[in-house]
Amino acid sequence: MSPLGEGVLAGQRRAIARALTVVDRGGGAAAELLRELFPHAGRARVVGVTGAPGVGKSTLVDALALAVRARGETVGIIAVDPSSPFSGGAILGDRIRMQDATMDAGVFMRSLASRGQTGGLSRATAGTLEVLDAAGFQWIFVETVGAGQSEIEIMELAQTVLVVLAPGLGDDIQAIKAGILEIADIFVVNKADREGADRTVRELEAMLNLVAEPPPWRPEVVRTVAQDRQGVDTLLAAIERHHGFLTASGRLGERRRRQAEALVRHAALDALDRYLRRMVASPEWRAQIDAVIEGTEDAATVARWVLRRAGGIPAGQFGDGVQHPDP
Ligand SMILES: Nc1nc2c(ncn2[C@@H]2O[C@H](COP(=O)(O)OP(=O)(O)O)[C@@H](O)[C@H]2O)c(=O)[nH]1
Ligand SMILES: [Mg+2]
Repeated sequence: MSPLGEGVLAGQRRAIARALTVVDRGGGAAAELLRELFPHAGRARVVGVTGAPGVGKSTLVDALALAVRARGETVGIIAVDPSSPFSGGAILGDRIRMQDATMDAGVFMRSLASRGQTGGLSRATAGTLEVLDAAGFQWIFVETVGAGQSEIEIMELAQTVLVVLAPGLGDDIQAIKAGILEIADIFVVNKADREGADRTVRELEAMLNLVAEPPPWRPEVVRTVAQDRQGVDTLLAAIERHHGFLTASGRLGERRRRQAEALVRHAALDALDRYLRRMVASPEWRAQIDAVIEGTEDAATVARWVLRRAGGIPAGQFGDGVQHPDP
């Protein structure tokens, strides 16, 4: 076990912060650290919080974090904001709003911006989750803007997924992406102080009643006014009920499997991505692309050639420190 890994397991904040930076960068050092930490992860209660921008996700996560802290439990928060890859403005806003919670040693918050590359975001998030889990945080809240495949992938890592809506934001039920609806374990109608909250709740209930065959878990609909911390205890009770359902039905183990699958998938994609980046600089690659342009080769055949070559990626590429020779 590396000193960094030991620091994380001991819950040292500086070690956790450094580990998150290592994981964020990806590559061999990240893979090595995640390998050390994986056996120690898997105990955290992971709650995904998704929904359109402005519905109050950050405010709600802050309120939830304070509520579980009040019970003496520790919280990690991961805020993903792909809408602000450069400016960091929204992230700063999140941080300021979450200041209440982050002043406290039992809370650790990390913001991740989009990598601007398919899967990059979820790769970083899966690793970040693992670090906070291994560090012993009892709860981890992951906030994402519910759009795109990588958000759905992130939500696969959560045990309980909250889909947050707010009345009058134009995001009525019809507008919600089907994929997002399917992953909801609990619907939160936030900004219940605003006009139209009743209608949103009614529409959600009507939609849930339409399901021909009742699922083993029927998503609950909870109203909150996150900004006044209203309804947060009711929401926590619903999260606990969902956890009880997962435990009783043996579904908790499935989540651990999904997490392992995600980590393997991300490690494989990361290694292939790095390999391809090096390969595009090689003369052989140039020749293959020329052949595609001339029509003597087709793209799929060249892709198969690439994968055959990549099949020889030595272990070093996955983090044992051995330098991989140029393709
Ligand atoms: N009226 C009202 N405003 C809220 C409530 N919760 C959050 N807000 C406000 O909605 C805005 C967006 O909140 P934020 O948490 O950043 O939303 P996010 O983009 O989903 O993370 C902020 O100005 C919040 O103060 C609520 O329950 N009622
Ligand atoms: Mg937010």
